[in-house]
Amino acid sequence: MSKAELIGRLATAIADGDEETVKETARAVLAAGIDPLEAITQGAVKGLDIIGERYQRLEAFLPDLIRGGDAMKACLGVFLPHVKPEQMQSISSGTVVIGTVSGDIHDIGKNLVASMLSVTGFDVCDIGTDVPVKRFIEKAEEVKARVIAMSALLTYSANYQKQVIDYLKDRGLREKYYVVVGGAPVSPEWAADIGADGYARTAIGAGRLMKKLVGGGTAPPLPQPLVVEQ
Ligand code: B1M
Repeated sequence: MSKAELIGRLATAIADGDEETVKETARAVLAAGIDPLEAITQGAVKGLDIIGERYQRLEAFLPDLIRGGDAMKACLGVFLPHVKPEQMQSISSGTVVIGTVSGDIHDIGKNLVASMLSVTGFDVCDIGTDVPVKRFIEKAEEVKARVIAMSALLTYSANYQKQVIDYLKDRGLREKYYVVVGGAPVSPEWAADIGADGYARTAIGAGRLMKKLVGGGTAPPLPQPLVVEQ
């Protein structure tokens, strides 16, 4: 099977929530020497987009979303151990507290960001999903983090990213942390509106962004967020 066929098969198997085919195809991708990061971004993520579109057209339902999410996790289970640190630029390390904001249990993108940060040399403290506002700050204080990273997949839950920043300000802690936001409904404009220091569209971009922030020599808060689109 060609590279394009394997990547296409991966997307289709994720979209169909077919875990066994996903794992089998992911192993075939590795055996063919295809870059696992490319297979994740060009194949697996496309599969989830297909389910999302079906869901919007009422052609797929909650169990389909769940199966798709499980299939993606199985896929990452095969690929992530093969993502090489040298695929990423080396970066100054520091601790990042990462979580999905309150009311939101989507964790696939957040886990991908956490994995990318780990392979780029950050210490990652993943506090999970549906994380209450105060918990981000308590954890950041506890582990002496440099960065608070918040993922949101639901439009309404993105409002909690703002609440975390407001709470940091209320407690006089805003200058201590770079705050980075991301997730499907989040945009550079939103990041600027809520006073975040950075926005990345992708998991790989999040690694680059945090490297720039931590190594950039400008203390938080930044007047305008740094934006990494790719
Ligand atoms: Co949900 N869901 N879901 N879902 N789900 C979406 C997000 C949705 C867009 C589907 C749709 O309508 N087309 C829609 C949200 C609409 C909106 O508000 N804008 C939606 C909905 C409505 C819901 C429910 C409300 C459905 C219901 O119950 N009726 C419900 C909400 C539950 C809750 O959170 N309270 C729900 C539930 C679920 C499941 C649990 C079934 C499952 C999640 C499984 C899991 O995460 N463990 C699920 C899934 C799988 C999806 C879709 C299909 C896929 C999401 C995903 O994992 N994408 C999704 C449709 C879609 O996005 N195509 C959908 C792949 C992932 C790699 O991408 O997370 O965007 P993403 O992350 C990217 C970037 O955004 C970025 O990096 C990643 C990779 O490059 N990124 C960051 C993410 N976080 C970042 C942080 C950063 C930087 C970059 O810095 C900090």
